[in-house]
Amino acid sequence: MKTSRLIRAGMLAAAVMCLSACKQEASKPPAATAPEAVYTVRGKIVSLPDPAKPGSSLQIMHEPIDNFVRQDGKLGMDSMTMPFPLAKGVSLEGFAAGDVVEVTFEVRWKSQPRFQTTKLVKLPPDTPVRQGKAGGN
Ligand SMILES: [Cu+2]
Repeated sequence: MKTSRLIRAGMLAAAVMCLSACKQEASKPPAATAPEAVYTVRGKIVSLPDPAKPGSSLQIMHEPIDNFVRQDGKLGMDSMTMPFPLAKGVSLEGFAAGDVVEVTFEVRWKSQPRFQTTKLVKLPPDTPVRQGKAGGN
């Protein structure tokens, strides 16, 4: 009788410990790895995410990025229109298609999300946005 009560108490303690450990695990944010690179580049907003289209994202036509390190280690990203997924807390309020912006984004080839836009600054509308090949290689 005494033994079984002791075992029960032990099991209860183990269960409580597991519960609190599991809870801590669940409330921890996903492991934030440091970005492998951060770039700031000029571009023009082509379109904003459309709330009616899940999965749609901010599309920006960006200038050539000479020092961009691709996944295969080669240098350079030509100008192009591509999605710029927003990091948590980055707002698009006050931005519209056609705006010239300076966009800062992080790249993580070894983890997710690969591209994350961390900052968006509006530039004067007459700011030129270059198009063409990257000259990094
Ligand atoms: Cu690109």
